[in-house]
Amino acid sequence: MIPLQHEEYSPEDALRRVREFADDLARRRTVRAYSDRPVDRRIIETILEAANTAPSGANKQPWTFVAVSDPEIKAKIREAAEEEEKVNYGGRMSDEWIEDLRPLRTTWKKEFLDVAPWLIVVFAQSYGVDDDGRKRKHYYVQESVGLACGMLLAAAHRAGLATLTHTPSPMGFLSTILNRPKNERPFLLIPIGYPADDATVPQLAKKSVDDVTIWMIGRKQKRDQPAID
Ligand code: IYR
Repeated sequence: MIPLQHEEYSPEDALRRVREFADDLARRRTVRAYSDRPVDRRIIETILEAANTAPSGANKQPWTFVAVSDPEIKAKIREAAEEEEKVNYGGRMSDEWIEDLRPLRTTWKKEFLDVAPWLIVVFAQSYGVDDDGRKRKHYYVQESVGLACGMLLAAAHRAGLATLTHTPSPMGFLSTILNRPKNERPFLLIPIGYPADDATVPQLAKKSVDDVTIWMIGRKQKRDQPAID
């Protein structure tokens, strides 16, 4: 064990900092129309560095990020994804699902898959393999990889880049095209880049924090709450 390094702030500073962070995250939008402008590899690498700090079950970091800018590979991914999505939109998704997606204006066409300069394909490792080829257990894989993806999205936003959490379904073709081993399952496909100049996004309402939070505050604690002015 080593001593913890930790920054603490006054309640005023804490509120200001987290307010700025929350406001910035609220400006993040899922973007489906990208510019083909290149993005420096070092920016992508640093975004992945941020994602890779995520907490994970027993610190196993059960994720693999495949960062694709190769136009031939992107074209293959687009072709295979559109193949699946044609089936999805052509009847594999339920009527309710299609109806729920209407405000998003999504279709089987996935232009962003070869227009965006980078595709980050996130794989979840259901188990690990050590240097001797022995299987090693991984824990809370979905939770861990989900956390890493959230941090990835926040980091990309901080770099002024747009992202999309794309889940072509089924995603097995990603393992084949990207030649991933059998302990890895495709988890999310995340295009990253600058938005197209004419990009539009749906006007969506978010639930309020009130709608999604239940507070359980003891009477005494309520009285003792320090006030921030
Ligand atoms: N995978 C399809 C459908 C789709 C599903 C959900 I849930 C979305 O939030 C958006 C799209 C597609 O990518 O079009």
